[in-house]
Amino acid sequence: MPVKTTTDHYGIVDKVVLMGATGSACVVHTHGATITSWISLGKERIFLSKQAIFNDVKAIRGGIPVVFPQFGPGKLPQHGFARVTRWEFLGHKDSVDGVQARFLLTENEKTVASPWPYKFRLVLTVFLGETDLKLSLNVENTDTREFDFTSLLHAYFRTNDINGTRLQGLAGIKYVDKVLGTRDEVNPEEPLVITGSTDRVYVDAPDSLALSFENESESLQLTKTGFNDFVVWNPWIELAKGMSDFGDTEYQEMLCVEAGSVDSPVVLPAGQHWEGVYTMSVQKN
Ligand code: TA6
Repeated sequence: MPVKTTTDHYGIVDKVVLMGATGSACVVHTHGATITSWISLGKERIFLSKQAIFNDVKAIRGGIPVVFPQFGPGKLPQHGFARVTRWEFLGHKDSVDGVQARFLLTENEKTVASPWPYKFRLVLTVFLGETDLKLSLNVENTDTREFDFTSLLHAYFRTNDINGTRLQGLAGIKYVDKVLGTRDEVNPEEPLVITGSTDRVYVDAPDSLALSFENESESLQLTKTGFNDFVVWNPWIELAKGMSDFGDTEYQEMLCVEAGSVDSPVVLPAGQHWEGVYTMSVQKN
């Protein structure tokens, strides 16, 4: 049985476990359609804070939260409502090379009363293969009005040592530095190594990056389509201390590499669809 589900006390699915034929696995909480685990070739690839809160209210700290319809601060609460709302599990489909599950979010009485009041249909498709995990986020404007949004898949990757973690593919790409408050920074050197609080939006970034780990025999190929930007984030020491759902030293065990369309909003006319896809695959070095 490639999918196992658990339900809450109302009998509604609250967690879905996808199981691949070769031992790969992926856990999705319908709260925020948040992936909290991706095991491939016997190893956990996703970071989840030991202090993450699962109360169906707060965003889960770690995993791959879905950010929609707003990235960052703004008229809505930080990162929008999708990651803190219960999605509906639409079911799964087996195939020779893996298993797929789909999750649905539409407007509700709270969202239509929010500063972003539009009718919409958001479908997240999660495909688990032997060595890859593919996330497709499809946005449909079911309103009569055009709307715009920013959106991102806020992936937290696990590492044994942030000091030995290398991100390849962003040299020479302009970025917004949210720590320095500047635009058009460029990091000439390759690969990017995190040495302090890092919060960068690489605008119109290349579609493919490589995330590697010193002294490890596998790396991750990160590929986006539809999404324009990559965001790279590590809170480092001081910010980590200020996060109640994140351990003081957990900044050493994670790096966020997030695919999104965040620097410029996506404008979606009534009745139209938009899709962003983020694929992560394990590569043998
Ligand atoms: O993706 C980077 C970022 O926008 C950072 O600025 C930081 O706020 C991070 O997301 C986490 O945000 P959260 O609201 O989950 O604490």
